[in-house]
Amino acid sequence: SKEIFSWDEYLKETGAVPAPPSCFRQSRIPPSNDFKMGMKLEAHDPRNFTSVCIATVMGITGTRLRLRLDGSDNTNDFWRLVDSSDIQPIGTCEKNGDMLQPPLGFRMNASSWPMFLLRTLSGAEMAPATAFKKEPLKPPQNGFKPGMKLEAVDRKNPYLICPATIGEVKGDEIFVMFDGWRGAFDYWCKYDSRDIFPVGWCSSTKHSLQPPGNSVTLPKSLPASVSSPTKPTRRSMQSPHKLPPLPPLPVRKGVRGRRPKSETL
Ligand code: MLY
Repeated sequence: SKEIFSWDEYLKETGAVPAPPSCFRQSRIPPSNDFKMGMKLEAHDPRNFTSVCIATVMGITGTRLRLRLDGSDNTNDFWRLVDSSDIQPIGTCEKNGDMLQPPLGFRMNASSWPMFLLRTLSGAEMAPATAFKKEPLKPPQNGFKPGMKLEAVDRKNPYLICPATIGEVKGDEIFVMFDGWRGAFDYWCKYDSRDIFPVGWCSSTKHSLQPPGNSVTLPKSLPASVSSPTKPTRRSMQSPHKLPPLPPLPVRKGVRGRRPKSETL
């Protein structure tokens, strides 16, 4: 029976602890999302960070916005929190004596940018200043420890937030491991990244939370009896972090190509 994902049960099953909320650069009380579809704002171009561009709200999910730069195509949407310092009300750029820039990959001739800008802004619904929330401060230090659980943006599929585990901590950086995905989506980031959230964030902000994947990287040389798919039952609920270390490779003359690859269970 397909059950819905529950952190409570999952934490019990894995015997893992959530990273304390104080570790994250996120408000203790998540901000409200007061944006509406179609509203326009200013945003730093993710592909050219010194440029400030016009963006349109294409989607609203929890405390996040799906944004598209005006004049860009529909394949470069990006997501920002309502309290991100990457976004600001229309007029901010000009007030600071700067100029709004066409996005990287502007789909028209550069000479048509001034007119495009006028047209895209005329009659547009601008997001009110009150919708932009102040970015929380960085926690004073990296408080994460290996094995702690969290919710993290899948940077390859940034609309997704998924259960994850701290794999390593090195200075100001942490290694975020996606539970059940065999390392394919893991990444290093700063401890104060805006892409990571305490356990329960999605639930309290009404953002969907992906269930963990059902793959576990099995030690490469486990005997067939152990790695057989008939045996394990609760593998999918096991924290990759708690798997036993790799046993030494068996050296067997004449029996080659028998070493099973890491298997998806
Ligand atoms: N269809 C994609 C989705 C993978 C999502 C992984 N995240 C949740 C860690 C794939 O299978 O590659």
